[in-house]
Amino acid sequence: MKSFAVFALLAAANCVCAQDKMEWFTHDKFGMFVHWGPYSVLAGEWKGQRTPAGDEAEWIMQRFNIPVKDYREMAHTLNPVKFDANAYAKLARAAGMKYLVLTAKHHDGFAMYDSKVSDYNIVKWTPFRRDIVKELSEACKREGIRFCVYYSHREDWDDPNGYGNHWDYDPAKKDFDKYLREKSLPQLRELLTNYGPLGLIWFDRGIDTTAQAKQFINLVHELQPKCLINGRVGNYAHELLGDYQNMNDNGMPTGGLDEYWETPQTLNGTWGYSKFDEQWKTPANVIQRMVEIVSKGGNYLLNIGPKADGTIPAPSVAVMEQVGAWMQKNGESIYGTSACPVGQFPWGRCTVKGGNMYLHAFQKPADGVLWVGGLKNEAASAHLLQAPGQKLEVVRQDGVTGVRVPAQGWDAASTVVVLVVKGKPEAEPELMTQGSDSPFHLTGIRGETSGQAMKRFNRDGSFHIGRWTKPEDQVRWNLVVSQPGKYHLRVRYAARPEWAGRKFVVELGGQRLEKTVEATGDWYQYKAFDLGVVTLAAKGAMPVVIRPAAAGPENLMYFESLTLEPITVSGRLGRLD
Ligand code: JFZ
Repeated sequence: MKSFAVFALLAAANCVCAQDKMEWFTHDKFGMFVHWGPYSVLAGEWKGQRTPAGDEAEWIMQRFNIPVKDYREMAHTLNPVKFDANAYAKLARAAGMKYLVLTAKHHDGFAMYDSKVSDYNIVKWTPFRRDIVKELSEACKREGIRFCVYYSHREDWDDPNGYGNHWDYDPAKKDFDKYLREKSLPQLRELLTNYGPLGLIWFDRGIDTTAQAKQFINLVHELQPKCLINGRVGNYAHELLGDYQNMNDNGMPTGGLDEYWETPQTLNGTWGYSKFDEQWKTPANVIQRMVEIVSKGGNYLLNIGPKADGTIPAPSVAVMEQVGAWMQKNGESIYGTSACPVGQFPWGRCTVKGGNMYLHAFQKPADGVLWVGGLKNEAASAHLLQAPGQKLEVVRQDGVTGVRVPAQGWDAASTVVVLVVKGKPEAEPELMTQGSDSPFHLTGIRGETSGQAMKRFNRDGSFHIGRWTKPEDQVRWNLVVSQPGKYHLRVRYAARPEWAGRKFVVELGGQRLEKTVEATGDWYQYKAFDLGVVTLAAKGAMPVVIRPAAAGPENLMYFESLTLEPITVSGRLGRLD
């Protein structure tokens, strides 16, 4: 066999396909975040000064510009004699969590494992002398929890060449590449080599260049090809380089995203332990937020901030255990489900798996019916998840399916009703109607994508269509025209210089426009372009499609929206340009 064929086979064997890699992540949905380090000793206070309410206690060194000398002195006192790794793994399991992400090194530069790269770690620098990462990875394995690590790969307030310490070190004298070469990458190598298979590496705070980010990505792929990489490995203002997108902390996107994503959330107002922050979320808050995230296709990473002695704050344990009790009964409606195709409802949210629609009722509907507007499928039956033998009445009114709910059996957080439908749950196509003289604003997030066209999240909180390269990758809207007439057609997109020149097509009302992509600047720099005048000749339904004109090597563009602005509508003047 020729060498290139052997190479191709080997490459294929080593290539862990994206979808396969993500399988556990998209099934498991719910993980535990653990923020723990020397900042837990300070617990939100330094020389009598408290970190402000809602401030993140793990940022205390930066908040009060604590000199490296003083912070290191304090770090010597970290001695979590009450740490029991089994208790952490058992709590995660009891909460219904399937993966655990531990801060192996946060921004203060202190390693919670036996690092040979730097003595500034839990084994060499403290009387505790035990390897937290080692003990916790082993405990997670015993409890069937996938072990993962957080690593702050850019920010390091201890190292003179790390990012972020402007109070001890002169930023102008930093050699950041030296920091990457001599601390950050070698420590990542230690974590990927010495602690068994890792589910994912949770990088944080991005990094300046794609080349720098690729050093971390390549090292993970080299040592643990199945290990996932989160979105914060790369520059937040650039294209996603990780396997999945991170929402902003405590962030909640709109529904309908096509890419993998995860929202991290604090249980109170801080990631690291603060003795002042008692603003704990209730179990119902947590459950409803988890349902909301999963109903939109995301994962939920919920945080605990252990104390300096290694114990987990009692209120955290209480909330986690109550969430776990709900998960014990309702986990089927979370694990292995996917986003609801018909959006959200006034009474709650919906997750789907096969022909089951899990209607999560956060409150009892006034008319006693959980209406599921926009559903295309015929309903087969319905029951309470907790009482499969007790069939509930499926009702239909003006073309909308609903389930009449029982008076009893309600859960304060979320009551799960299973609506069984015929086939895979699908949404009726959304109709874009037109107000009087109002323009049609056709955003990517409200379109119907097909092929590889993907609804994506930008770190600056907006959305675009990306990953589309060939004519089959399309976005479609179903207009209902009420004012036939002439309209300005405009498009708004971002396009990097290397995408300029690509051709795209807009088809509507029997008209076909073929246009050329123009560069707009850097990644998410959107600009509007006038595509000319079109005629919406008649009232009624009119599909609009935008797509690449031909197959191309990469993104056609980051498409944001099309706008149809009336020039003259039948019988009345629209807005004149
Ligand atoms: C970062 C850390 O600075 C913080 O200490 C904690 O570890 C958190 C999970 O991650 O904080 C961020 C990072 C990114 C955003 C917000 C907080 N963001 O993009 O909105």
